[in-house]
Amino acid sequence: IMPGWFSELSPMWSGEAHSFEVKKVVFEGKSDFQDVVVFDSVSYGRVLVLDGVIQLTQRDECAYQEMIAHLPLCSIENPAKVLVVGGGDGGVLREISRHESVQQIDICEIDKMVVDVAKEYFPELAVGFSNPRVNLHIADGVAFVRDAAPGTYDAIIVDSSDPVGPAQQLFEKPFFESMVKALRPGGVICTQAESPWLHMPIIKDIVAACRQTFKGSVNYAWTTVPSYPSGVIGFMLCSTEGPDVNFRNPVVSLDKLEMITIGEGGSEKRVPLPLKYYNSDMHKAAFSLPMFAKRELEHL
Ligand code: AAT
Repeated sequence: IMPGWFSELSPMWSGEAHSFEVKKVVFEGKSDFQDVVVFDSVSYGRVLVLDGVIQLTQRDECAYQEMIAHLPLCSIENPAKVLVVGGGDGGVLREISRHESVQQIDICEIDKMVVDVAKEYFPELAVGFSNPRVNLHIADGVAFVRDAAPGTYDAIIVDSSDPVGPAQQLFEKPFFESMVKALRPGGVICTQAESPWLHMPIIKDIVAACRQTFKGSVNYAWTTVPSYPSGVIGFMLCSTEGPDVNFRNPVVSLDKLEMITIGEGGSEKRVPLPLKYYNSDMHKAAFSLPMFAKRELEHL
C-alpha cells in the first residue's frame, strides 16, 4: 500500500495489516506451491514471506521455533524419534537439536524452494539441517503422515502455514487421526494453532477435532510473536492414549543445556547456542488462557 513498505493482507485478518519498512528485497520466486519472497526490513531483520504471509523474521523467530519445539519435547522423558511437518526453514530442527535424547528427526516439507531459500538466506535457521540425525523428505505432510509406520514417533511437530493453500488439510480431523496412528502410546503432538485474538472459530474447530481423536490430554498454549498477526500465536498440544502426559509440568529442563548438535557424515558435535525465549517458567505460563478463550474452549 505504502511505497517502500510491505503490508501483510489476508482475509484471515481482514480490517488490519501489519506493515514493515523494506530495506531491500533479496529474493523473489514462484514455486509449484506458493510465492516466495525474502526481504530485509528496517526493524525486524530478514523476513520470509509465503503467499504474502510472514512466516518468520530474524528478530522474533526464536519465540515461535523455541516454543513449538520445546513445549512438546520437554513434556516427555527422552524423546527419541521426532517428525516435523512443514518447517522447511530449519528453525524447528535447530531447536530439536538441543535435545540429546533425540536419535532420529524426520522432516516433511512440501516446498523445496523454502529449504533452498533458507540455506541461502537464513543460515542461522538452516543450521538445523546440519544435524546428521535429520532426514529431509520433500512431500505433502498429509500423505507422509498417513503412510508412516504405526507407532513410530514420540513426538510430531506441525510447523505449518495458515489453513489457506497447501496447509489446509493439516488442520483437519483425518490428519489428526493419521498422527494418532503414527505416534507411540503416550506420544505427543504440537501444531501451529493460530491466534485467539483473531481465530477463535478456527481454534474451536481444532480443539473439538483433537478432543475426538486424542485420547490422552488436549491443551491449547500460546506465545508472543510480534511480527505475526495480532502478535500472538497458539499451539495445540495433545497426547495419545498411554502413559499420562501433563504438558503443564515440564519433565525436561533446558535451562542449563544451551547446546545444539551439528555435524556431517558420521561425525557430530555439540556447540553452544543460548536459548532466547524458552525456559521452564515460560513453558508453564503458556497454558494460562485469557477468560474469553477459556470460556469458549472448556465446553468443547
Ligand atoms: N517456521 C516458520 C513458520 C511457518 S513455516 C510453514 C511451512 O509449512 C512452510 O515452509 C510451508 O511450505 C509448509 N507447508 C505448508 N503446507 C504443507 C504441507 N501440506 N505439507 C508439508 N509442509 C507444508 C509457519 C508460519 C505461520 C504463519 C502464521 N500467520
